[in-house]
Formats: sequence, C-alpha cells, structure tokens
Amino acid sequence: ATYGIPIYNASKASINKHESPSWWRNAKYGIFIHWGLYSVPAWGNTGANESYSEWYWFRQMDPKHKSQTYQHHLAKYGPNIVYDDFMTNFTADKFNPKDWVNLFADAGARYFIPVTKHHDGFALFDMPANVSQRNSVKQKPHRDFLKELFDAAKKYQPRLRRGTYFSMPEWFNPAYTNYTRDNKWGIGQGPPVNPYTNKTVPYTGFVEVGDFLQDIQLAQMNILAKNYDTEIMWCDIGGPSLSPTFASQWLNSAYAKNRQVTLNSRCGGITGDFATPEYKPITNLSARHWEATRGMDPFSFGYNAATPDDQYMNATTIIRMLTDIVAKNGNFLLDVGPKADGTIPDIMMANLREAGKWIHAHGESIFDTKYWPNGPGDGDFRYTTTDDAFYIQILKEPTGSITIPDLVPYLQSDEVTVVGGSKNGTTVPAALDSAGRMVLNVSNDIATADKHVWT
Ligand code: FUL
Repeated sequence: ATYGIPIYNASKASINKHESPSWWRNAKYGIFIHWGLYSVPAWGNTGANESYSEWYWFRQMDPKHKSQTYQHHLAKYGPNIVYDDFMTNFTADKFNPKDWVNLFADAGARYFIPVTKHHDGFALFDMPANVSQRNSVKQKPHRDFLKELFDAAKKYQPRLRRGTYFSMPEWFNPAYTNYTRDNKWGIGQGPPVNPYTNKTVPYTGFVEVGDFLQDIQLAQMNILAKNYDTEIMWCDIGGPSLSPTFASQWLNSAYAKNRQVTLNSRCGGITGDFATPEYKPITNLSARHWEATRGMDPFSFGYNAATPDDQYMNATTIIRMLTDIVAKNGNFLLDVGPKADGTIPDIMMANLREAGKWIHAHGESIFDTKYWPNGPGDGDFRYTTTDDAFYIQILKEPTGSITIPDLVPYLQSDEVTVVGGSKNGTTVPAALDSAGRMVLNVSNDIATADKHVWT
C-alpha cells in the first residue's frame, strides 16, 4: 500500500499527539536488563550515592578523588587498568538467550527491554563501522547480543514484546563535547583522562564523525528501529537530540506497517508517551498511563556483587508492588543485572520465577485491566476493573471479617469469587455494613490457600 499523507511531522507538537498503544497499557509488567562493561567490576557503594553500579566508570573517573568508586578501583585493579580494559573480561561465555527469554516468560512479564547502550557508550548491537566501533560486535567478545536476544524471543517466546533502552548522550564521547559540558550528568567531558595517571585514554572504537546527534545518536536509533524492529524506544537522559525527526519517521513507518510502537519521556525535545519514575515511592493514581522502574537490587540497576541475597526484591515485594502500580494505572519495569559471564544471578531468577507463579495464576486481575477511576484503594486494598468485572486485591492475608474501606461497585452481590490459586472460583460471602461498605467473610482455608496478594 502507499500512504499519501504521513501522520507525523518532525515537530514536538506533532509527536506529542501520539499516545501509548493499548497493548503497552495492557502489558503491565516488563523486565529491564542492565548488562554491559559495568557488569565486570559489578560494584556500587551500597546505600550511598554511588550505588548504581552501571555508573562505575563515571564515579571512578572522579577528578577530585573523593569517591568510594575511585578508591575501590585503585585498590582492586591498580592505577593502570582503565574502564575499557573490562572489554576483555566481558566474556559472556555462559550467555544463553533462550534461558533469558524463558525466564522472562516464566516471570509473567509481557515485555523486556535490554540496555542497548548506556552512558559509557558501549553498545550491544551492530552498526556500520563509520557510525561507531564502540560495541560488542566490533570489540570483544564480537557478538551481537541484542540480535541474539531478540532472535531467541521471536523463536521461543514470540508473545514477549521487545524494547530497547538507549542512552541519548555518552559521558566521554569526544564528539559530544560540542553539546554540553559539566552538566549535572557529567556528560560531554570526553575523551577520558585516567584519574590516577592524568593520561588521556583512547575512547575505544571512537570514529571521527561530523556531528554526534546526526551521525551517532540518530543513526543508532534508526538502526534499533529498522534493523532490530524495536517496539519500545526507552530513551534515557534526553538532552540535545533529533528526536522529533527520529520519532516522525519511526511512527509513520510503523503506522504504514500496521504496527503500534511507543517511546518514553526521556528522548529529549518531545514529551513522550509515558512518564518513567525511577526508584520512587508510588503515590497517586495518574489518568495518563505511566511506568515505574527500579532494580531488584535495592539501589542499583546493574549487578552489584556486594549486595547480599536477602536484600533483593522477593516474590512478595514484587507482586505487591506490581499490584499497587497497576491499580494506579502504571506498568512495572523491573530490572535484573546479569553478570559479565552472561548469567542472571540465581537469587534474581528464583525470586522472579516465584513471583511468576502467582502472576500467572492471578493474571486475570492484573493484565488487560483498567484502574478504577474513583481511586486505587486504601491501606492494604487495591482495585482493578474490566468491562465486566471489579477486582479487589488484598495485600495481606485476610482472615475472618474483612471490611473493604471504599464504596466499591456491585454492592448488591452477596458473594465474591476468589481469583487464582488453589481456591480459584470459590465464593466468599459478602454483606453490607451500616455505612454501606462491603464486608467479606474469608474462611481460614481460603486465606491460607494463597500468598503474597489475595484477589
Ligand atoms: C537513569 C540512568 O542514569 C541509570 O543508570 C539507569 O539506567 C536508569 C534506568 O536511568 O537515568
């Protein structure tokens, strides 16, 4: 087919008319993957302000020599090992993309978003040599991890939607220095200077280009859109960009192919389809669909080998957070940090799978639902709705007589039905109290038959 008039043009006003597609609003739960050279040192100063392990390089380069990461690097590797030397240790020799996508499906997720290039500029996908050679295909270990992952998903878990995280700037790319310097993200300082020796370090794989935005940033985004068919462009940091140009071409071509794609709020120069609060307490319901993100690690997206196993989110905390977010009209993008050898730490896999059992069994009350416009619920209660059902989620074990604090619909009914778990389909007697609130009488065997969240 030919299409006469493109829908979008390269202006902010035009792109801002785009809305997130319904598949994305219905998908509710995604897995984020921060995996890259930072997975080699796998270190963050747990609990302090250097906790994001994927920020290792930036912290380590601290010219004032005051950061914990600067000290850690010196003690562990000495002054002559520079960040790009980690390319040799980024072996990925146990990376099994089939296992990864099967894990995500077991977890109950409906989409996944690998970091394709973080602020360190090291990409996990292929591109023409004149765009950049700073990637895992042109450098060690000479593999196109994004293609391997997406191919495995297409083959083994075709229902998983595939997105791409992409950092708009790069900390030390010499081509970025024209744009910003010493801003709050520390971007545009390149090329890197070894803080222990004061010697300039080559920016591995850097190719002399005319303009960072045109020749690197936009070129790479187009590659993710065209060669990898990304469905979610999860930009990071924003700042200077050609995003209106990128978005208009991408959205028009998706439209022509009958595909629905979406982009987040961090692409720079455009509003984006959804806001992305990060490690933030989720407070209010928002009528515009949004997405919360955080790591399973209490303080980091990338793997931090110093984090004890019992600190990671477990099945209960994952499920309660998902339930809370969905009731407030959000999606939950939960991050895992694989190791440099390509394995996902056992504790992360176990907790994701445990949560997945509940999510699969209770999915009816989570996926393809809408929030309740009167409110997400109070205390330990959350609500979701569909055209023909109203779901009550209870975030702690209900025993005996339970009063639903809000004036929920269907008050006439004298029973409700258990969703999911071994008592799926069982009815629970309901009555009204003098204030018109629903009172449920939950028997012990129903209360103890489930866990994490009762629906
Ligand atoms: C932030 C980044 O700086 C973090 O490292 C992480 O990637 C998070 C999702 O976005 O802005």
